[in-house]
Amino acid sequence: MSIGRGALIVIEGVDRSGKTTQCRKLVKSLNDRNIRTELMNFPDRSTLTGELISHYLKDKTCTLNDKAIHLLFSANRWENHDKMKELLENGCSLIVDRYSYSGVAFSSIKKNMDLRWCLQPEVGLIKPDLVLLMTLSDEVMLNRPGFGNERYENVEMQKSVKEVFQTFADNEDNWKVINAAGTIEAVHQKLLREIISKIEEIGDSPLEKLEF
Ligand code: NYM
Repeated sequence: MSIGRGALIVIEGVDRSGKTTQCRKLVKSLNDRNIRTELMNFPDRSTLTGELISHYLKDKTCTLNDKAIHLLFSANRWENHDKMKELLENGCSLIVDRYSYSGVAFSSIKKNMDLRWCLQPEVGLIKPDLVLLMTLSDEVMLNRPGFGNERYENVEMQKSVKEVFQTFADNEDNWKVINAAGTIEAVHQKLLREIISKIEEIGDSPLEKLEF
């Protein structure tokens, strides 16, 4: 398939919804169809800010002001902005495992953190062409194999994050909700269908910027 620019596709969802597995499969399936695609994930732990973030997530004794860590997560996206823009403009699509919405969801549910404040550092980043939200009922979410050991990996926090994601899905024009409860292959096919149809739709339309 020949397209002008690449598509920016973001996969969001709570932990254990299968995002990472699906992202990898999607990149492979798209490349197999000659749609040049790369995988990215946030936080990108390979950069300078990524190392700080990874330390904060792993070491629960690490105390860092909630606004400071929020800005670090955002800076981690800005660090990758130019590279993403170049890839997209050169016709390479990106499948991105978490983006600004995870940043806003995980920070804004904390005490004394304001949603509007959390949105601001994300303004101006590249707007995804499509955000696919992988949802699970609380029941299915709780029955999936256990959380890891990092900060935020607990049921209460995940339930609150899920609500923020749902609010985005209800209000943003570029979101689509995908039930992630099926088999890996069935969910993969649903995601792939949505992505291919979006890639066909965008053609050579210019990249847009995030605004809230
Ligand atoms: N997270 C992720 C944030 O708190 N803010 C962000 O901006 C992003 C992108 O990091 N629990 C949280 C969500 C996850 C944690 O992500 C690590 P992952 O995808 O498990 O490496």
